[in-house]
Amino acid sequence: MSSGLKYLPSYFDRAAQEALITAIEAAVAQAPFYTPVMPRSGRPFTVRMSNLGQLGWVSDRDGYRYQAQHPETGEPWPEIPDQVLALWRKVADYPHDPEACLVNHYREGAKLGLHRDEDEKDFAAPVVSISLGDTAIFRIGGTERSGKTETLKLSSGDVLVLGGASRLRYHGIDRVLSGTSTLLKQGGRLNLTLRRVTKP
Ligand code: MD5
Ligand code: FE
Repeated sequence: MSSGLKYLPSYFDRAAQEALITAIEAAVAQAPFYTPVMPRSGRPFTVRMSNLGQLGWVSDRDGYRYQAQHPETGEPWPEIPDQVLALWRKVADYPHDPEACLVNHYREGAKLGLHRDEDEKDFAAPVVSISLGDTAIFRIGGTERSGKTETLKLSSGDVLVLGGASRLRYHGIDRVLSGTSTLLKQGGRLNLTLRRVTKP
């Protein structure tokens, strides 16, 4: 794997994972998961999404963007929980807090096609990803779509930090392995993705 990728397996123990779930459940009670659609086509994502923080990533027929309000309720996004900010401050090696925490919910059969995260203005900050619940098959390539790719299993409690040369690599979720975790009562996978959006 090229530089800038830090894989921190089992960063969160079971008790910490349960505390994260409690905080996320409270947040998504305020900002419910919604189903984004692809720009132009309107084709729905199989992943459901919500956000925490000052800015949230949304996708609709008009495009991808960051905005301060939930697209369906019009309310501001809930705050990023303290233990999530604490993780960023420990691992991001970046002197400002994240502005956005995308919450992805993968139910059985959900996946995320190969893409780059390039809707942010500040690529100097890393992306920090927390996996919770069922194990995912994560695919990662290089900075060109045509490049070769490899896969990595992301299990509950794992953290990935994607900075430097890895910040703009292609990546996606091929599939989620149902029944591999007992963390979520409803099953499936939750991923928290922390990002800096604007230049400080
Ligand atoms: C996920 N989410 O597991 C992933 C975790 C997304 C998304 O991809 O955009 O919602 S973030 C993984 C990531 C971010 C930035 C760069 C790289 C991977 N990378 O270079 O591999 O739901
Ligand atoms: Fe991504």
